[in-house]
Parts: sequence; C-alpha cells; structure tokens
Amino acid sequence: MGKYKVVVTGRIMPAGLAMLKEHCEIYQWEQTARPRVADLSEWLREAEGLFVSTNIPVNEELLAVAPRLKVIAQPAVGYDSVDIPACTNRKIPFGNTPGVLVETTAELAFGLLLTAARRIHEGWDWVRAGKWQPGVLMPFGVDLYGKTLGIVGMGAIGSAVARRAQASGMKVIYSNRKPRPDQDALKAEYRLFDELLAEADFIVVLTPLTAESRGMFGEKEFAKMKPTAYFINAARGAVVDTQALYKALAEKQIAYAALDVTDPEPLPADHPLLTLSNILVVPHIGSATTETRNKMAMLAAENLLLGLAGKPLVTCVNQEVNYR
Ligand code: 8YV
Repeated sequence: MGKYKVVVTGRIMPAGLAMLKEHCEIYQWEQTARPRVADLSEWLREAEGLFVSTNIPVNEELLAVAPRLKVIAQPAVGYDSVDIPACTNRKIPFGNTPGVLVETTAELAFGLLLTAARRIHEGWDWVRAGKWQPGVLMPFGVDLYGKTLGIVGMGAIGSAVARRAQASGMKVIYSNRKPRPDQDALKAEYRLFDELLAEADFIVVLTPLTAESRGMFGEKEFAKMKPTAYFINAARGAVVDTQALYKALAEKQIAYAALDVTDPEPLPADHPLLTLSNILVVPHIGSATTETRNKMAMLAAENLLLGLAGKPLVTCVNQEVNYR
C-alpha cells in the first residue's frame, strides 16, 4: 500500500515525526516565517492528513484548497485557531492534545506566580548587574503563604495549579462557567467572576479563548482587583485587553503581571508592556519541556494516523464526526 500524503505546517518533535514517516509521505513547511494558505495550497490539494501547528489558522480558506483531507491533528490543547464547525461540516475530525500537557503547563503557571511574587528574575538581573553589595537591598517581594489564589477557568490545568497552591499554604477560589462538583474543585471554593476579582491576591487565567472569553479582562475588571493583586495569564493573550492591562500596571491599579501569553504574539521587543517595571513575560512556554512536547507530538501523530486509517481519534474535539 502507498503512503498517505500528509502536510506538516511547522516544526515537529522527533518522536512525532518518526511515527509519521513510517506511514506517510510528508510535505513539511520548514521556514520560520508563518506559511500562508497560498504557500501550502499545492501540497494541500493532494493531502489526506494535516498536521497543523498554531502557526496557521485552519479556516474555510484553507479547507477549500484541501478537498481530500480525512483528518487534522494539532499538537496543542487550545484550538482557538481552528474553525471547528467548518471541519465538522466537511466531516473532518480534528484532534487536539489534552491531558499530556496538564502538569507541565501547571508548573509554568505556578512558576510564573512564584517568580513574580518573590522577584526571582529581578534578583538574577540584580546580581548580574553587580548590585549585590553590602547594605544594598533590592525591592522586596510578597509571600504566597496565607494568600488567596483565584483561578479563572478551572479545568484540568486549573486543578493542577490549585494543588500546587494549596501545598504552598494558599487558599484557592475559582470561577468557571459553572461550579464543578468533582473532588479536585471541591477543595477550592467557587466564586462569581466579579467576586473572585475583588477577593484574590493572585489571579491565574487558564480559560480557553472563545467568543465569550475574548477580552474578558478589560479596564472594568482590572479596576475591581486589589491594588496589590498579581495577574498571571497562561491561557491565551486575547483573553486580555492588552491596552487595559498596560494602563492598570502603569497606573498601579494592580501590582504586577506575569504572562506566558500575549496579544500580539510574539510580543515585539519595543512593545509598551516591556517598558514597565512591574511585569514578567516569557515566550509562550507553558508546555515547552522536551518530554511533554514529545508526548504532544506523539499523541497528535497517533490521532493523525488513526484518522488516515478511518479509525477513531483518541482525543477528538468534534466527536460527532470522529470515525467509529
Ligand atoms: C502549545 C498551547 O504548545 O497546547 C496549547 O494550547 O498553548 C501550547 O501548549 C502551543 O500552542 C504551540 O503549539
């Protein structure tokens, strides 16, 4: 039997690539610049499978030039760059990678919180700049112990952050579309969104980007937070109105922000946010460990190979068109 024709839109971890290579003829976009549909259209015309990074949206324009697609897989849990109804209309199952990145992403979110609170990154800059001298003190941080953490979006990653916070002596509250009745969430107290904003000392955002959550943190929301509040975003940049965040930080309406995700992404080096002293930004590395990125690539490759063989994907977003 011939090999399946598969388009890969970006870099792919070796473990995933090895799985695909066995069964597929691969057309891979290897440039660092993001591809446009026109760059891939010749390959997409023949492709039966699409292994897509978040470097190109999956939309009507792309699907229209890929009439033979049987399956799409993406090594990411968030699928805000994918038009799921458009895939479903064409009966194309879309696989994401939930589960395998939960603990890794929670580590980063909690790490950002801890780093910002205790100024670890500023301490390192201080030492490197030769400022560690007798009698000279760098600005103090704040404790986590005894404080309240508010988690916005209590899914699997939120629960994993909650466990870490509780082990550090924090009280955990959360807001979600609805209260969760399961054990993990029971150890945290449910709050309405506005109540959480007013009560939390630290806010960690982990909600998926949807039409409802886009821009859910704007001027009004920052105004409701404590002036001592720390704001951590490990979800998607567009959940936050960037200008409003800039204003809240510049005017000290809130104390500090630590971001794994920004809008835009990547954040240009001359962006106004980066002129502030009360912010820490890292380049979207929530799932970026070698182990986890390999697991994500392998799960995405497994989904793709299953779909190509007409078998059910392991983790399918649009179950109604998954193979049976
Ligand atoms: C991805 C992420 O690795 O899974 C997600 O939704 O945000 C990250 O873990 C990133 O989007 C690159 O694919």
